Amino acid sequence: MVNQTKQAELSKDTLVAMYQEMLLARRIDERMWLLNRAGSIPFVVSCQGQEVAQIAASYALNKDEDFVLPYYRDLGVVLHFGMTVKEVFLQAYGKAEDPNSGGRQMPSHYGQKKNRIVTGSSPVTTQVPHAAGFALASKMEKRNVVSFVTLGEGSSNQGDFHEGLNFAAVHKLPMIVMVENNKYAISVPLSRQVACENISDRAIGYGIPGVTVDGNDALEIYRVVKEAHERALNGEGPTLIETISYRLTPHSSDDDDMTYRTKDEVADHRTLDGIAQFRDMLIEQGYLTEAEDQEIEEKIKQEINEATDYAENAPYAGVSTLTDHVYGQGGE
Ligand SMILES: Cc1ncc(C[n+]2csc(CCOP(=O)(O)OP(=O)(O)O)c2C)c(N)n1
Ligand SMILES: [Mg+2]
Repeated sequence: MVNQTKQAELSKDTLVAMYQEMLLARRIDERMWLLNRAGSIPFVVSCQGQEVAQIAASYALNKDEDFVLPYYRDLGVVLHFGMTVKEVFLQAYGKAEDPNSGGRQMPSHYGQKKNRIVTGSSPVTTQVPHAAGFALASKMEKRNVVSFVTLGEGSSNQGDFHEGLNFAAVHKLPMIVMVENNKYAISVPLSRQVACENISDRAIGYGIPGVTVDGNDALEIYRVVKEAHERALNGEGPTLIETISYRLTPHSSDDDDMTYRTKDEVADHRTLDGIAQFRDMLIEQGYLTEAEDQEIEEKIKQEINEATDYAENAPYAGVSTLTDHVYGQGGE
């Protein structure tokens, strides 16, 4: 639920901008599925259901200085940190101009140096110790910069999670770990992943704060991440945040979720869609009209159409570039 009592902290313009970014991420994701099913792009791994948490958290960070170590669902985070819609489609098509890897990595393995989006690996959770490393560098260089790292709840069972968090806690590093709990790790439901009630309960083992928030409550997520950001900059160390949402799509375009959950379960969660709740709140508050909402939809559609056309027609990497980024360039 959107908590309406806390919105005074954010201006009307900021709230509407947040909504636009959430919606942009959703509409890009929907387009990706169409392109995948039409045979145009090879793979989709969705952000659907997690956009509210991603955008609200991003707004609480310093977009011009912080480092983000996103996981594959974090389209909202990378858009906020400056990846363009065109670049997102270039990576989906695996084209040469893809800034993430020049079309070499799987889609949604984000990394863009100029926007401080740190490249991740395919093994889940490897980004947590990397984030601790970025936070350590920030502390050693006295740079007042926070590292923000995300992962799924299933991934929090990996050893890297413990090692990264424990190290960051001991050394009071400026790091925020956000676990996007979407109730499934591919086909495995939450009840078969962990025996504790909340993923955030694990924070006590590291001696740091752990908070669980409704992943559809943008204002509460913003507040909690902002607080964690202030703690990090004050030298008080990392915070573990868990956002509760629901994965609205199959795990990926290669997964058939009807083998382990029902249509009704998914449909029920679609009625609780956080983006729709956020839009309704903006309309109720008089911050957005239905007509303005339509204009936003149109603008987004146009931008996505242009990006799709551009990426579809862009060239693949040339064969002569095959070994680029594999070997050192000698003296550079
Ligand atoms: C170390 C490792 N083990 C297994 C996989 C295969 N794998 C990819 S995503 C995934 C599920 C992760 O679930 P969760 O962390 O809850 O994230 P979600 O996809 O639900 O957002 C698995 C098992 C992997 N990439 N890396
Ligand atoms: Mg999950």
